[in-house]
Amino acid sequence: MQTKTYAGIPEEFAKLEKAKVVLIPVPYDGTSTWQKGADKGPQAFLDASENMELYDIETDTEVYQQGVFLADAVTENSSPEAMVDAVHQATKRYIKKNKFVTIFGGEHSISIGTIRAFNEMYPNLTVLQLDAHADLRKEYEGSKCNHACAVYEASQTTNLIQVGIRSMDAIEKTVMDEDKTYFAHEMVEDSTWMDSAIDQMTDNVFITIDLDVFDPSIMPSTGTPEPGGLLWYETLDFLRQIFEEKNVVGFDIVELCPNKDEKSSDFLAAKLYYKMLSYKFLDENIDDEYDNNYENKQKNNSTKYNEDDEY
Ligand SMILES: [Mn+2]
Repeated sequence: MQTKTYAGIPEEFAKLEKAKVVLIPVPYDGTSTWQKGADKGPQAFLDASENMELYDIETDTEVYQQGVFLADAVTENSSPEAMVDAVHQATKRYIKKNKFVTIFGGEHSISIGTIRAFNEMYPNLTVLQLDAHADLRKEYEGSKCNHACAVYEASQTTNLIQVGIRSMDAIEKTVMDEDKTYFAHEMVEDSTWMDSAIDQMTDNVFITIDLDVFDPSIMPSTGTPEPGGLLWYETLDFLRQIFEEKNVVGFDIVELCPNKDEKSSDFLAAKLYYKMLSYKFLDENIDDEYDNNYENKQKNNSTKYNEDDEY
């Protein structure tokens, strides 16, 4: 990565020890079927982030002051399986360091690794997928780690909720839970979809955003654009409600496929990432200790209280 700190923030906010947020770039594009270029996504996202105003009007905050550490990129690409394993390990390592871990892809197959890590560290995990595609194939072109399989594992091991879906293969219906699937053509006529989806979430929520969930009119630079996608403010409205009502444990954003003549998509991705951090830390003071609570799964509360007991 050419960028030294995330969004060019001062070093004092970019050090691992002090940062509450870790950003892991994964410039991987090994299994894309149509347009290549998602491997260039992280750098385009970082470039756009550097040119973004860091005061957020809506929340009246400057969330970068919570600290954002830009981790080394995961560059393993000897095979889809090796990449997923490397992403899984890197994600888990930073969760264990008590950070709010975020990942920027890369194609959607990287999420197999991110979701696996969060699911191991948090009980009763909901995975909220915003995507034009169902990505529920068990295997595709000889690999279980193809982008077309991005959430198959999550469908088996987590509470998966799919939002914005408008393209899939008929075979994926055999895996899909239609009660927890929000198809784009239905969302457009149903004003209750946000509340309904939030009602289906457990407390711990991991969000995976494939940028092709957005309408191509505002997000053209993605590998497989599909008409009829989400717009900016409705998406922010939905995300903000989730951050307010649930414990969002982390998120990833994938499938930015930059185009040198079309920069608005890079800026949408940069702003989306920053908005999500702004929502996450809305009620947190800069000096507050951050606790990502990852140990809940292994540890019971009484032990925790005894350890913290100072008397
Ligand atoms: Mn997709």
